[in-house]
Amino acid sequence: MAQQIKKPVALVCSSGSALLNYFPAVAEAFYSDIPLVILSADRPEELLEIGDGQTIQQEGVYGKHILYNANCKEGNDEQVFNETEINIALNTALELNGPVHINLPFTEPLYSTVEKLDVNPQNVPARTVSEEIPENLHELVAQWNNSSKKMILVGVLSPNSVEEKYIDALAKDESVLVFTETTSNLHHKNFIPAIDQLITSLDEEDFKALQPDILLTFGGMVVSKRIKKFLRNHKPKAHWHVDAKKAYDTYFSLSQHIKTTPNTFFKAFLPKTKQVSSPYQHNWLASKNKRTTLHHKYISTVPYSDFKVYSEIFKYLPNNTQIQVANSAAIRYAQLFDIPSAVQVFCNRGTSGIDGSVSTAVGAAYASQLPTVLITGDLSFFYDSNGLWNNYISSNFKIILINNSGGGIFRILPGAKDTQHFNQFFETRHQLTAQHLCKMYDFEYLSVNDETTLKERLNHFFSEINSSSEKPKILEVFTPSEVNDIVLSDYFKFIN
Ligand SMILES: Cc1ncc(C[n+]2csc(CCOP(=O)(O)OP(=O)(O)O)c2C)c(N)n1
Repeated sequence: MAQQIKKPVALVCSSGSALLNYFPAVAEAFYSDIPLVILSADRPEELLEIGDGQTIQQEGVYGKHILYNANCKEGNDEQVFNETEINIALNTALELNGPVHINLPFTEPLYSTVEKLDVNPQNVPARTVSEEIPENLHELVAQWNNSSKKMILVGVLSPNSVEEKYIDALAKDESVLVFTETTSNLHHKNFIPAIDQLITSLDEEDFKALQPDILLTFGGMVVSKRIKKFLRNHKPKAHWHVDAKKAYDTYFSLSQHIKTTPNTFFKAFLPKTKQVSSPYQHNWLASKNKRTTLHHKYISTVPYSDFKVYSEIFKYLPNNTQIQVANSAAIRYAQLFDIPSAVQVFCNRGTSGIDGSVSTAVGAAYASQLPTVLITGDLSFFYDSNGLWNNYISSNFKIILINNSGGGIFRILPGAKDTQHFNQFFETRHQLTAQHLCKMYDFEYLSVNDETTLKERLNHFFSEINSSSEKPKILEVFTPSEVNDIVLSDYFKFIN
């Protein structure tokens, strides 16, 4: 919900391990800059560490993955302290967009109500985050105007984060090459959305030609391992990251943290820059177009497999839908296909866990007006299927479950498949299906085992997506695990 409404959402639980169950979400929110307020009940200090029931060390339990811990205390003398702490916690969640923890100890009786509140939280307004234009803006402009190879790489961004006029200005400059990840929700015909499609199997000479003088990044985490490897091995002379809060040195070459939003930066920066004539964008777009042609040729030849299934899903995704994509093969496949600009894309890439995809999608569907489709692998789905045990599942919520009987991603990663006991310990092969869960949670269930049925059911599934009278639904697509990785590795050979 917080991912959608971009405002703090409260999570309330009792004491003990209850609050540890929030930990994956806390860590994800910490790295994805999503505001959450954890309210945990605790027992009074004298009952801790003496063997009383349902007690653990709750103060600071989220360690380094929390922006603020308000450790409230019991007693009338503590009123001002508690009120201040609560205010700091709430303002921190608002100002820094992340998780905060408010721990609240209570003495029994726990189930009665009071006439008068113990605290009246202070209302000190949150500060607005400063929008700092770099002092050395003129130096950055000079560097930019003197460079004929500028690369922009965009990670996770909420839809409509960057104004159209800046997108157009960047796309027009021949010396600027823009790589967008699927999770960036940015689109332009002069951008390169399928990064891996372009850079896989490039040789050293190509990499040298691609190596930028300036790398400008914004948005959150980057999915493509290949672009990270390329940029670490072929470092730019300068790396600037634009973000009001933080800048990671992902490519070991960070030279400037521009502490503001992309829109504010571009507003100050772009009018001062000039277009530089360069073959950089043109050459790489030509290369992209060649590979796109081969991409379509390949799809028309491939057998029924994960690759084929994802290609059909992304081809027919209806506009004005949001997709919630799970880790890990699902989001990696998503990066290879064109996704319509009227489709919003979300994925838990803060920590890339498989442990919250269902829950996140359920909450997002509830908070959003748009039809919401979770696209997930089987392990990610079953691991978090408890997220379906929920009184607030909206009828706009649908799931496409690509069931390849295990962690298909591990067949794709180099080396893993040749290890001993691969099936048992890496792929964790299983024969589960979602059919029984659908019965239990009152979802409509459809399954697919071949290409013809896939096309038919997918068509039906998407055509009904806007109907609010529908029940939530799962389309479970079974794919052959032994074929999937071969089809994908042949794809990269083919497009090269
Ligand atoms: C909580 C957690 N545990 C383990 C992992 C490591 N991991 C990454 S992807 C993956 C398997 C995902 O399998 P599945 O959901 O079936 O998707 P597929 O790769 O088959 O598409 C695992 C175990 C993780 N990301 N998060």
